Amino acid sequence: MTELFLKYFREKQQKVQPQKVYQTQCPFCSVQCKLKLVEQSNLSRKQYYMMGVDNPASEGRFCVKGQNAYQHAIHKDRVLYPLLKVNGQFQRISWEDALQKIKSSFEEIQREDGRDAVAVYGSASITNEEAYLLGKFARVALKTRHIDYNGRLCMSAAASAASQTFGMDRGFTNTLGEIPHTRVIILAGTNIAECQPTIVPYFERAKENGAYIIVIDPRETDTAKLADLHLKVRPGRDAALANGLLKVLIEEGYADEAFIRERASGFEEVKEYVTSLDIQEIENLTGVPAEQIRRAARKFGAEESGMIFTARGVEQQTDGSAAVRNLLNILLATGKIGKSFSGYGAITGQGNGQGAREHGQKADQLPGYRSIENPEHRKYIADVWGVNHEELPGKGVSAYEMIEKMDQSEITGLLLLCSNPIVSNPNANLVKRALKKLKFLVAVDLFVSETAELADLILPASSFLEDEGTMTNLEGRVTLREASRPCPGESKHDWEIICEIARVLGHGDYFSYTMPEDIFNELRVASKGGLADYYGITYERLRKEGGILWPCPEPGHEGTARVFETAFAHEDGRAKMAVVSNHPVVPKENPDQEYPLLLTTGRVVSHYLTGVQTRKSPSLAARNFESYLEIHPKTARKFGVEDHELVKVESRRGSIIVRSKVSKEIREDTVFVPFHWAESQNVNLLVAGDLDPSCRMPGFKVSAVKVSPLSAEGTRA
Ligand SMILES: Nc1nc2c(c(=O)[nH]1)N[C@H]1C(S)=C(S)[C@@H](COP(=O)(O)OP(=O)(O)OC[C@H]3O[C@@H](n4cnc5c(=O)[nH]c(N)nc54)[C@H](O)[C@@H]3O)O[C@H]1N2
Ligand SMILES: Nc1nc2c(c(=O)[nH]1)N[C@H]1C(S)=C(S)[C@@H](COP(=O)(O)OP(=O)(O)OC[C@H]3O[C@@H](n4cnc5c(=O)[nH]c(N)nc54)[C@H](O)[C@@H]3O)O[C@H]1N2
Ligand code: SF4
Ligand SMILES: [Mo]
Repeated sequence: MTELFLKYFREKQQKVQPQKVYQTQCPFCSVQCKLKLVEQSNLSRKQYYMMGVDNPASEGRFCVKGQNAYQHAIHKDRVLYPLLKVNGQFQRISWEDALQKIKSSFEEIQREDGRDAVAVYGSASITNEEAYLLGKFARVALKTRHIDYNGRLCMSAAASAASQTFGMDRGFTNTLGEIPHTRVIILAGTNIAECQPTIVPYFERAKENGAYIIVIDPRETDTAKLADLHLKVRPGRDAALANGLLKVLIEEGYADEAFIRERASGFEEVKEYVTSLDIQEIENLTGVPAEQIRRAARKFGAEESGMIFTARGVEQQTDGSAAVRNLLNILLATGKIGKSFSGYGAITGQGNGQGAREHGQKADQLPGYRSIENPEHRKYIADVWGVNHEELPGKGVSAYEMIEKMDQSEITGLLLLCSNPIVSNPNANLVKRALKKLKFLVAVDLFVSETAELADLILPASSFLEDEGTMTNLEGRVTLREASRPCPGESKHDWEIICEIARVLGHGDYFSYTMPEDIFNELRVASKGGLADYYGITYERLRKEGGILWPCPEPGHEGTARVFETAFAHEDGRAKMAVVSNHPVVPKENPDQEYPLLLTTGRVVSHYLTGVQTRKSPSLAARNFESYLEIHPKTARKFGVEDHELVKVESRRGSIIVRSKVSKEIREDTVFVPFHWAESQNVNLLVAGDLDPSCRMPGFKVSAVKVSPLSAEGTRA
């Protein structure tokens, strides 16, 4: 009886609340958790919720951001029509008028200021198809050398270090599935507990299996709570700390001489340098007691397998690529790479942070990790595109350097797609000034972001619920994001928008795709024979197999779970170790009497990047509705700061006002501010524009600052 009633009730409920289910992947981080959106309608309103879907990376798990990801996508503030700024106000216009406006403006700029005066600024939150297309669009339709993307601020240091050391940059050399079986793990400058929460269980399983975990972070984060040993490093000193570890490893006989002989070069030089160093000096520089450095090194050296993971804490430094290289030196010196349960992982950031760094959005790059400066690579790609290789532009400059060129009026037009540089680039005052100088700025976005606010024209893009395409996760696993919800209003997919602009500019023949799969099939050929070879991957296989790890050079190839097992990707097959000095080429801003504290920046679990999306989500915004300053109680006392009060934080570049959060978990000489808020809470007003000379990464993680309670403002002389 009850059964029958329940059946009747369920059927009735389904009639009243017809249910739609849309497959997708989370729009946020690099784990790319597979999700589905359930949409229930009854007469008066719709209800939504997200559900996890099994997959090899998150195994069906999702975090609080994934759970609430639909909230911004269905938000009333979504841009639904092209918006043109007329007398300072945005007005709805038709797509055809918008496209004609782009045509006339870009053509005029290129006629007056030269081809390279129009730039393209892309993103790693878009699909592989779109990232590939944007690179092709810049080179073929605009013929400009100026294209770069937000991944420059994110993955460039790790990418550069892996390329220099191993000859190839695939974020993880092994898969997530190997982590539970390794014996010792170093997590350097990565806060996975807040930034990639769904992979934490891999580390927990490792711990259950007896692995020893070492965390390197100036703060005792939730990730550090997993650690057996927490090295509370002074911000910006990871390179020196790695030298300390190397010194102990080599001097105490943990070097794997057979491995080094067969597979690496440069060991002798590194040995000579680190043995000349004084461990006490390293303690002074890094703030990590020598005893802890010894303990970490001995643990890492003694175990038969080990893995090192890095993220932006180590990398977003003006010596970020060198610091990562030095951590890679540790793996090579101890022979812990290219074998089971041993290897490296750069914990990639954005949803497509891996794929979008491979297929031509970078200033010096062509698809498949090819180089725009290599004549053979240029010829190969020009042939795929059906253009003359001599007409392909040369290499441009990095993201922040493009902005400097806007400030110098060398770049006067910009197509910005899926990024919010006013909040995400360093030296935010300069960035705003530079963008204001543009003669024509087009922003393609879901919302009127802080940067889109300054645009002459905003084009409405589709979201992760609507836009199908491939995304490559932090392991290097190519996945197919199915998405089929209809685009709201007149919004279009990024790939459609790129094709339409190419059409009005007179290059439609090179951009005549009818669906993402067409673009992917061209990308497969363009990447063929390159380092990131996707040739063997097809939509059909992705649907069937759920994800394929590159390189996958042939349709019958199963993909590559572990790289560098027999050889590294340099021509001689050997990895290159390199001496990394304790004293970087670009000096760090040291605290002094006027600016006595070190500011580092980062993230909280409930918000994503510049916050444009997560600040729109009521559930996420409620968790952290404003920014904050994490400060040690002793430091707070010293500067007269109470808990939960408004504090002015100043650097040589600018100032912000945030609420204090007094906590013993941070170093006494360091303060921390997350970067998800804008305007007077935009922490990038404080950060300098100095760049890593090798990869052009800004030093987001070290600035000298001073703090004072706002309540003291009026009382100052
Ligand atoms: N919730 C959430 N998740 C995200 C994102 C987000 O915005 N929010 N963004 C995604 C993206 S694009 C990225 S790039 C990743 C970033 O992921 P992470 O790099 O893990 O995140 P961050 O908070 O920037 O920095 C990590 C840690 O570095 C520490 N740190 C600061 N300075 C130093 C230093 O000098 N040395 C060392 N060793 N550590 C230091 C910080 O205290 C912080 O705990 O996260 C992705 N996931
Ligand atoms: N101080 C400091 N600064 C940092 C960092 C730090 O740790 N500290 N981290 C850096 C890092 S790692 C990163 S990755 C950058 C990120 O910096 P940004 O790229 O500037 O950040 P997002 O917030 O992702 O901006 C994405 C924009 O695209 C829109 N959008 C979302 N989805 C789509 C889509 O599918 N299509 C289109 N066309 N638009 C879409 C969003 O609404 C948003 O306005 O910030 C960097 N800046
Ligand atoms: S933010 Fe990352 S960990 Fe969280 S659900 Fe999305 S993809 Fe998964
Ligand atoms: Mo990032």
